[in-house]
Amino acid sequence: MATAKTDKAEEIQKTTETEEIHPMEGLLRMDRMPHIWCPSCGIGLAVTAFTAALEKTGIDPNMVSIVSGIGCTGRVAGYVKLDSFHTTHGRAIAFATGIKVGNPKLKVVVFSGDGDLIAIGGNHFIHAARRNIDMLVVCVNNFIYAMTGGQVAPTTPLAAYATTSPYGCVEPPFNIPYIADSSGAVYVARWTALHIRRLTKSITEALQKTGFSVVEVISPCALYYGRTNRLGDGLDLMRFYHDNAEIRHGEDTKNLNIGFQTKIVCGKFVDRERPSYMERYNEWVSKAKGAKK
Ligand SMILES: Cc1ncc(C[n+]2csc(CCOP(=O)(O)OP(=O)(O)O)c2C)c(N)n1
Repeated sequence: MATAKTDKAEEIQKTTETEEIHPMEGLLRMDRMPHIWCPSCGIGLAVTAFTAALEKTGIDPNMVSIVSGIGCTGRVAGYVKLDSFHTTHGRAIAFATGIKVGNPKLKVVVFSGDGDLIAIGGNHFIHAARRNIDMLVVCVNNFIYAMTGGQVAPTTPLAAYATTSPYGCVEPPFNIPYIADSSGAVYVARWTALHIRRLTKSITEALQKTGFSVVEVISPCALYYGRTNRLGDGLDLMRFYHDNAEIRHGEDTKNLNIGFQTKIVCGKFVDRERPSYMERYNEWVSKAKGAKK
């Protein structure tokens, strides 16, 4: 018979166990925690939004494959309890294309950084959009190559400092939503990592689209971008992004350039239908088979 003392002990143990369970434990590889990201980095928030969105869609996690390239964001695939692939630098989209073509039933997600996807991987990005390969790309944009020491990236705002641009970046940056839109993506949105509810909603919508969908997440990198530009600590960076985000759904993607410490226009910009690569491919295969007879 249980005594009052043992009952209490059991109760305390249960409470402690409940408290220790991460709400997203079902979709995270807890054995790999703690993660490598710095305090106040936005990548964890993007992962939270993604896992919450995946849960909301009701998509069977066994049917989801996640691919990352190299970089701080490139670590995401390794922390998520799905079929995960940590590929080579810049090749996440190429790898993910292979997965999709090999097993079109899978929901394929690419989760990587701006450098990985838009610098070394830029060509794969535009061609996957042109072909309308059915995949979701979550691009965490911290304006810098964070993992390798804060070098300038093709997303670094003009005049912003980086470890390799001590006099300020001399090149204008890419506007990621505009590249995605003009190359043919069917869904394009941008949020900061602090817009957690809106970001989750966009990822939920994008996961339900058929075709090339892009969600850009503007994310603080306090260690390299913040410190090199003397923008204060992580909290200051977060406050800046929060206070300077302007929501303009449906804005022409041409107008989404990001300057150094200027407003960041966020929202859902593109949501359209276009035959996906696999749809066209299957149509062509049927035509070819018909022609043979
Ligand atoms: C072929 C090759 N070139 C260069 C590198 C070095 N490298 C690793 S990660 C990285 C940049 C990552 O930047 P980003 O994708 O923005 O990710 P972040 O770390 O900022 O999340 C570079 C240049 C590499 N690993 N492989």
